[in-house]
Amino acid sequence: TETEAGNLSSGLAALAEGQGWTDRPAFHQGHRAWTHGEVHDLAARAASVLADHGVCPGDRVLLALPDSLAWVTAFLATARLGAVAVLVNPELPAADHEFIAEDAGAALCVTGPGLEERFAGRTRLGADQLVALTRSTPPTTGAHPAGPRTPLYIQYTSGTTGTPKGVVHCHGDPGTYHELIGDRLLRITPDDVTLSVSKLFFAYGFGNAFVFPLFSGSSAVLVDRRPSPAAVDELVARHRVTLLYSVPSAYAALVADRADGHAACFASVRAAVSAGEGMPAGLGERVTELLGAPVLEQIGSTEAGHAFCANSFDANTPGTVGRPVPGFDVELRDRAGHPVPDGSEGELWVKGPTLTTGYLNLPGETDRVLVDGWLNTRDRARREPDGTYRHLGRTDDMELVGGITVSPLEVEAVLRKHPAVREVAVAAVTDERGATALRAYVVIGVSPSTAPTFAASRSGLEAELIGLAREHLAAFKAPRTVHVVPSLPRTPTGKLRRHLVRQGAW
Ligand code: 3SK
Repeated sequence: TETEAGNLSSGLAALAEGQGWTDRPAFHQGHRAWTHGEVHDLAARAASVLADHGVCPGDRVLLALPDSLAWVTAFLATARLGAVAVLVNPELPAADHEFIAEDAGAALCVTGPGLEERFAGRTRLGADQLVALTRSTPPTTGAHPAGPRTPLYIQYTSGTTGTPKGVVHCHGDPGTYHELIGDRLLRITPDDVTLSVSKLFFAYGFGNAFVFPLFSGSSAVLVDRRPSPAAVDELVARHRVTLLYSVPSAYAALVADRADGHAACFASVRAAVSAGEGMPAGLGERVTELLGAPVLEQIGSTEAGHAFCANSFDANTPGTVGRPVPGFDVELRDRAGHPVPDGSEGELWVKGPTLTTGYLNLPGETDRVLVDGWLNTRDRARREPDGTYRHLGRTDDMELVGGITVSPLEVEAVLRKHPAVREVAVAAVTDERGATALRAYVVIGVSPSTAPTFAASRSGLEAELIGLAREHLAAFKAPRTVHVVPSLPRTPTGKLRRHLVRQGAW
């Protein structure tokens, strides 16, 4: 049944009122803070602005703007009208924005700075126009009725091929993310302050910095771009952040280039959550040492809505993604769909209350990944005897070298042992004669605490890395070449974009 209380936007406003959170901070941006009461009042006003721009129930409203209060109010306003928010990375290339706006049939595009021309042919509202109009427009009375399975938002994920796919989620999902993860696992209270390095348009950031604060009466720090390590230090100290959510590559950058030991600016942090990719061996320990707080690794997906396997304060096994989040069932299956025994590698299938209803306009693809209520995550994992899961990469991660299948993760794990290597990705490349060989792409980062043993020149480093691989791996798994690069291509949650590594172009 669809009711006004079932609408996420009015439901959250009633929750804040009922719990007495209206005067507590909800979001911090720059040197300003907005209370929960102010946020819901602004959302009701912004809903009038969107309605004045022709938005009707069921319409799609594309949000292409950086994390900001405007993003939050535009999302809640869209929900209040019974319309569906389409969440996109504002930094995507023009062709991707065009594809998504068309695929979603966007009735209105709310856009951030610099995107005016790109959306010029569409009904568009600039984020600053929305902010200005919101101030002077009276609030809507009431919200459009909604139920747990009424579509609320569509999140675009790039998949393995790079073509964006719209993942649909409903009004009932965010409350469940909070109940299962924010509340039961992370025990978020109104006194918590969140900083999420992953942005709001992405599943991980959406849950961390939008859903959990609004459902718990706590607050989140919003930053319009991915913060540098120095900015993380400053933001954590200034806002006394208690929950830091990030991804392994950003944690690696945070611990690099500083002396060992606890940094005083992190004194307020009570937990560091990591997702997006497995933590390389040893990194979790260094992060814990720096922050003086546990690192809780988890795994989720856009299709599952948020995390489905996670570590918790009571049960934290570094190097694993923990156990299934209560409420989710997890199965490891072989290619034929049969369950695999503990200790063996399998494809990770998940069943739970917040799975997507499907991909927009892609019924065939939906049927391939959603089978009898189970989601094929396309992740590979192993279940340990203690019930924890170890993530082993994606099902499409394998490389073929001279006809032999090689796991790039295995090679990367060895190369990462070198003190000069901060990040590494390995892919097969084909030379002009058609022969395949592995190439390692390396981001250099030397911590003062790890004595640099590598030769000063790049060719010296290449020789050391190839030698290291030969020492620990079968000869055919050693890379033939090493390229030093400034960065690796990653999704906003830090997952490596292997299709771009394979193309050698990013
Ligand atoms: O990328 C992940 O592993 C993840 C974790 C938590 C929530 C959402 C996502 C996509």
